[in-house]
Amino acid sequence: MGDNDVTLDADVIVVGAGMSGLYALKVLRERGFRVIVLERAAGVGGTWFWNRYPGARCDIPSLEYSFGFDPELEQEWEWSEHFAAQPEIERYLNHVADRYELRSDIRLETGVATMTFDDATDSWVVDTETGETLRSRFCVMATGGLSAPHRPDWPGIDTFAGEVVQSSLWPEEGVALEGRRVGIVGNGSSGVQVIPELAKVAGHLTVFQRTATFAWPSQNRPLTPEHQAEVKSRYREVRAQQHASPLATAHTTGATIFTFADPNKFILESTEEERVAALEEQGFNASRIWADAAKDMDANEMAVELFREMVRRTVTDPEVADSLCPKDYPIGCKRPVLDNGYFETFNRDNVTLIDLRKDAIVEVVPEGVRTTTGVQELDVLIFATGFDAVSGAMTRIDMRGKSGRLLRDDWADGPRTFMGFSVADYPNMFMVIGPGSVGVLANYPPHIELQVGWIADFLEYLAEHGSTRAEVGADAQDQWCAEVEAAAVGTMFNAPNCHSWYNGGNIEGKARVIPIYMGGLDRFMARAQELATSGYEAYAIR
Ligand code: FAD
Ligand code: N01
Repeated sequence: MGDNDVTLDADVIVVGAGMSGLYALKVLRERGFRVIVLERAAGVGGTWFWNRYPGARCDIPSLEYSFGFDPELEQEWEWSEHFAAQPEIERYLNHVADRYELRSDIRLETGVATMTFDDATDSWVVDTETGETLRSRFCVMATGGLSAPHRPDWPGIDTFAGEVVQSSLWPEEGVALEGRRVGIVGNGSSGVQVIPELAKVAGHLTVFQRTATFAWPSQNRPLTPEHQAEVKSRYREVRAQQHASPLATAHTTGATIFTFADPNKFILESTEEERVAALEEQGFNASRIWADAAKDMDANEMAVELFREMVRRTVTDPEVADSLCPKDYPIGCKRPVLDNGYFETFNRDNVTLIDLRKDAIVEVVPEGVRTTTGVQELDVLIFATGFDAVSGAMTRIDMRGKSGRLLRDDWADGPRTFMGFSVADYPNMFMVIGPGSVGVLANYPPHIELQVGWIADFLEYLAEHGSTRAEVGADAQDQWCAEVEAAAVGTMFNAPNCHSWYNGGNIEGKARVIPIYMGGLDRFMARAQELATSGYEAYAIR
């Protein structure tokens, strides 16, 4: 395709072979494009290849956290648990790769180092970390929003004599933990999942906590054949509900992180008796049933107090319980965390909590970690310290657009995109669930299907019109960024005391912006479809 005199290795280079890259390959191939997928990992699966720490699992019901593009795939795959664990999801994605014969176009252990747009030929030149150079008309970035690991830059970190492990780069061969002195930093979703598992096997576990976490019981359980069969019997309806919902969930398949407040319950109007009754009946969940807690800080603080009360009831040592009580930020500021016995773990004799607000890190030494009160001696030090999220995988590539500037520099004050799909000055480059889209706020697999479908339609449109170049206008991008910013105003994500990866606040020096559109996936996709119907009017096409 194309009318420029240049040899292309592929019509489309897809970067990443997680859920997004696998589905992009399948769809683009079906639409007649020659596709090459470049993936840094030694296997497919993305998140589910890399995050193989003990306890890793999804927090959307497996029956919904799965592809819906092929009814046969839906029917033949059997999920064993309500929230599938990492090995099962990795197996599922490998099954997808095999079933649709995707592997022949995927190059593993082939990270992308640099990408340069060649303005003269409307093509991208892609240099890999293995020293190859490839050229394609288009690039589809399926690089993930939670795929660029973040590790604190503590003094002395390289002097540690034991083993250092990152939860999101957990070695395939595993880590020897039995009977050893294990330290872990971080208690977000990853930390909360892995900490109870570590405590079961380590000789001693030391948890270094900077900020106490809101975590709610996951209620994970085996999936009964009856429940699975029932959902499978109405899968088309479930998928239609997902596609029409703001969060890409159907809410008919069981509990999820998206537990909604009761629209008729207002904590500011509640009596002491009602709150106590809620605690007795619902435990930790009593803190997230109140409609006014999402908008009013006083209501939110009352809900937080219910949560604290549950921590105090669960954790026997009052000082440890106090450290585990979130104090200085609202419920809803960070992504909700689901746990399997997290708070109970701190009642074990072999677990110590170091509250870094009271006893700060000084340095890492060969024997362990020195805090202000002394050295915690360790054999293994685990970082569950999260990600350079949303934009990190993109800015870690040396990507240069038509003006020759680096994307990293263009995004120094936060990522700027048009609907998360495109970036002005970077023609022919499309992102799946990029910064400025609904991002992590929607359940990924249905979200990916919608986004990849939109990109594939656009590329097909360009092919049909003999176009070799599509570039979004700077005005359209500015307008979209203003909308994203406006939609975040007044949300808990934007509370002044909220520091999370949603707003860049988890990484020192990172621009503090929320590159996530809060208007809901249903509204987002309606806008995207209008754009398609208009002949992609926000883009200069030639
Ligand atoms: P990823 O799975 O992140 O894949 C991106 C791929 O791109 C990776 O394989 C990476 O190696 C590759 N890549 C990146 N940069 C380069 C480069 N320069 N060169 C070559 N390759 C590159 N979402 C939910 O909706 N529900 C959940 O329950 C849920 N659970 C999660 C649990 C964990 C532990 C984590 C970390 C995330 C979870 N997520 C969840 C979010 C999850 O990332 C998405 O659901 C989904 O898996 C993303 O798929 P993806 O293909 O877009 O990105
Ligand atoms: O990362 P996080 P994550 N010193 O950023 C701490 C998805 N996910 O990997 O809060 C000391 O949430 C940091 O402390 P603080 C999900 O979308 C899903 O856990 O910044 N501590 C925090 O405790 C999730 O939201 C699942 O003060 C430091 C932790 O490290 C996203 O991935 C499972 C520190 C990081 O928490 C990211 O989760 C796993 C420092 N210098 C992941 N730097 C499911 O359950 C950071 N921390 C589906």
